[in-house]
Amino acid sequence: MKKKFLDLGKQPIANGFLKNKTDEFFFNLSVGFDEKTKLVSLMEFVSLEKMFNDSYVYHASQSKTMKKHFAETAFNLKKTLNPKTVMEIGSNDGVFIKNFSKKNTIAVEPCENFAKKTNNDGYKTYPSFWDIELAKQIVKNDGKQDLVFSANCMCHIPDILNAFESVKLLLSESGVFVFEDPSLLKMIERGSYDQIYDEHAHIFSVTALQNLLKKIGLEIFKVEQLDVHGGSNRIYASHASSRQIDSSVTHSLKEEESSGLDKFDTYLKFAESVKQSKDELLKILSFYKSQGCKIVSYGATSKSTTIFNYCGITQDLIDYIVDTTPSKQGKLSPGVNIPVVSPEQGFDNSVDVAFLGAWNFKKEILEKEKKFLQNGGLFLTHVPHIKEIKHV
Ligand code: DWN
Repeated sequence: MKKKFLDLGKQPIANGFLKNKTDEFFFNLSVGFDEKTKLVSLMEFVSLEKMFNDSYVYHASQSKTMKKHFAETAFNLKKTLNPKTVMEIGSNDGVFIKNFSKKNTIAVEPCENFAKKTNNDGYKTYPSFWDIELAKQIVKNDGKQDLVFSANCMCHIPDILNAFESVKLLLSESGVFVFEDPSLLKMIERGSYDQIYDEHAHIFSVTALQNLLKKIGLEIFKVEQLDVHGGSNRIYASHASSRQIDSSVTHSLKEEESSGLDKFDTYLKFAESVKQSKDELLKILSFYKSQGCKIVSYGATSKSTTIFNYCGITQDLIDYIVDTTPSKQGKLSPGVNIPVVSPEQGFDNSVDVAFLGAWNFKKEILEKEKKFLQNGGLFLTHVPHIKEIKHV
């Protein structure tokens, strides 16, 4: 039984950028904690088809940081595991699989626009949601897999036990399941409540993952803490008792225990800090607006959909959002309908303040926009607390 600890109000589809103002679908975004498994999940899941379809706009290759991250990850996995067969679940635009040979790599991607792309690029891609029926079909067609990789996808799947069981079914005897998703510990530590939106059905702790994987006979043998996406965990799992357990597993579990991730009270305190973050953000944006400043948002992220809708931030405060993704440009942001334009079109000398919607790429963005800061521009972030950034 999940116990609710945070309510972020009525929210739209986080990546549902709109061509025109129209009636949108809204749902209640609230989050709960399961005392038994320690899993943090949305109280109400949104149907997968509403979020992931042939007009999905998030391209993982849009940042240099992520391209580099996946190239390095692929290189290291090849070196350490030397897999004969590789499968990725949630391959998006192919940013990870393109580092592997087309001969022994397959992919699963429910967004047909991306599935078509990777198929055309020569990687056999199943355009389906990940479940047990698909796993059986793949075993029949392609055999069991030595490496099953998934980045920022497992946490999107409401029926997570079914998803893990499906991986187990198709993992070869000595196979390794490697998956990475945002870390619950980092979200709590950094106050990054905007990690919560429709697509993130769960925010994983290592503690909860260990409980869930154990239930179905998979075992975590290594954990890597990553900087990407605001702090993520990369989990290495295998069939139970098949590998030596690395000390990183105990380290992560202990760290989470001492931060109280197994206690409901921790989440109630987090919910209080979220309200405070909202008040402070509205205060600082209103202050700059009252000074006649032009404020934009940098990065039309899923995360900023949560913030803008929760805080009630509209075009009254933020003139527009700049984003490099062509399929988001010329559209309106979900719910609050702030226009999205390209940085070339909108990030010019007229901008005084830029809210970092893509705060997880702070380093890459500040480096790219040095001139904006040198010319007196100001970045604003809410992570780990409301802060003005005046220098690189
Ligand atoms: O799990 C998910 C994660 C990994 O990515 C998905 N459910 C959806 C998505 O979440 P997000 O939209 O919050 O992701 P990002 O990666 O924080 O989005 C960054 C956005 O900012 C992209 O639209 C690209 C844009 N961007 C930009 O305009 N200029 C990014 C960089 C680095 C830039 O310089």
